[in-house]
Amino acid sequence: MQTSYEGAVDDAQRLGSCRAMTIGVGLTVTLRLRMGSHDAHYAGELVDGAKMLALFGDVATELLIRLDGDEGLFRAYEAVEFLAPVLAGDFIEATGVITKVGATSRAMAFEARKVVQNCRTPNTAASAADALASPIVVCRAVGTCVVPRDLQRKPRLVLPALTGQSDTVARLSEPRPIITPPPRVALVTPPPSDLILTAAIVGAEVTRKDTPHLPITAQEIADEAARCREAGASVIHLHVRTPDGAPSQSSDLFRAAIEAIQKKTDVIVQTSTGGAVGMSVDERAGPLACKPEMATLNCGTINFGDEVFENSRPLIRDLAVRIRAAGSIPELECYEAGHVDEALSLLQEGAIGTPLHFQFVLGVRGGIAAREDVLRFLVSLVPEGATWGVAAVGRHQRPMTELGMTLGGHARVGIEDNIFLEKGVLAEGSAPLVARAAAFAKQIGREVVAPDRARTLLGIRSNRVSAQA
Ligand code: KMH
Ligand code: ZN
Repeated sequence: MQTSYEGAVDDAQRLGSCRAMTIGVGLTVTLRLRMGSHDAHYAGELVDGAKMLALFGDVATELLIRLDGDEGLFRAYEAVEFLAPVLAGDFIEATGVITKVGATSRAMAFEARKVVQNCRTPNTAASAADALASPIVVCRAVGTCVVPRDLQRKPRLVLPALTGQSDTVARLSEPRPIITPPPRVALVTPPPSDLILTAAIVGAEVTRKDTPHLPITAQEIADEAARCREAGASVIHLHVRTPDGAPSQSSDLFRAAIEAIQKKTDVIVQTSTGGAVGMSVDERAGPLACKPEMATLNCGTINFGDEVFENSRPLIRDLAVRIRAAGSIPELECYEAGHVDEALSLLQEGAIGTPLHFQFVLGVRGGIAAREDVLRFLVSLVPEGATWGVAAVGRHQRPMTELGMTLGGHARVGIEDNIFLEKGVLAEGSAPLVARAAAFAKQIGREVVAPDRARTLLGIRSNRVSAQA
């Protein structure tokens, strides 16, 4: 717990340099509120200083909710300074930053700034007001909040956009442990965090009997990929079919599909190396001849419905080597918690590199369940710097991908995993599922990214790779 300003400054400087290692340190929140005449308590429409502390209390509460999933309690202010009067009609922006995270204590620094004030000059209208070119700091404080261990919900819900905020914005300035923003930097509202939507448009199990909206020919696949791109997808998870609709890993069929896709749109093509249950490793590696930008790497064997989807450890390593040789980036398909550990072993052995990108495939019969506690646990296993997404099968697709997006992950939808838009209503291809996911992302303040931004996030260096071998 902080006991003095000096301590807070030291801590802030120390923590500033290692905040990446301490979850939550640097997390910043701002509220902006107009002071009304009902807030004026003293002569001359002066607002009570306690109002600033009430704002800091709300800021602290949001910080604790973002960090711990609980409102927590304010234990003590170590210091408070009132620096300028606040009057009715002022707009006050209150910012708080977490400076230290202990087992249960969370040290915070606060600052309230006046950003708009009423003119109150003799020859102007009573309603005349100015947006201030430089905000006026009206109050600063340092305090400590507490969230008891049993109320801390795990994993912590720190959205990447918040933890990713720049040091300049979150750092405490001299001489006080406070967060005066550099001039003209819009402080607080965190930038919407980037979201990659993947469309799984073909798959290996769905048939035309299940849905007439399954694309089969290269042209149908390309048309669907373009529709999905239009709806918000930046990655197409790709399987192909023979003309009679059977799943295939033929490099020729993949090449035709990729070429057709690339004629129509700029999506990242992620070819499957999972193929269909029962295929040999050589067969499964077929699409790598097309040197796709991305390819799946399935990280363990599971019961797949009533069949067994075999991914022995040697097979995984074999495919990892082939994916790297093709110049592709692996997406790590995890159908079980142990598959995450297997992926981490691959990294340790050097079979795959960073950045890691996990795809949690939930709800396969025989694999890990599509449940909130499961997803939260899986997310807790993801190492710093890695990205992750959620795919879930059947009726779980919508709730699980929406939960994943809320927790800061990416999402995969499409008819490979789920053919229904609503119960009993077939999706007319994957694009409507993508459109619905994109609308949800927007609603929660996530930014659905275009393929080039997705390439950057996924560590794909080259842009479009030709499907020509
Ligand atoms: N068709 C499943 C057996 C992948 O594309 O990498 C495997 C699958 C995974 O679809
Ligand atoms: Zn697949």
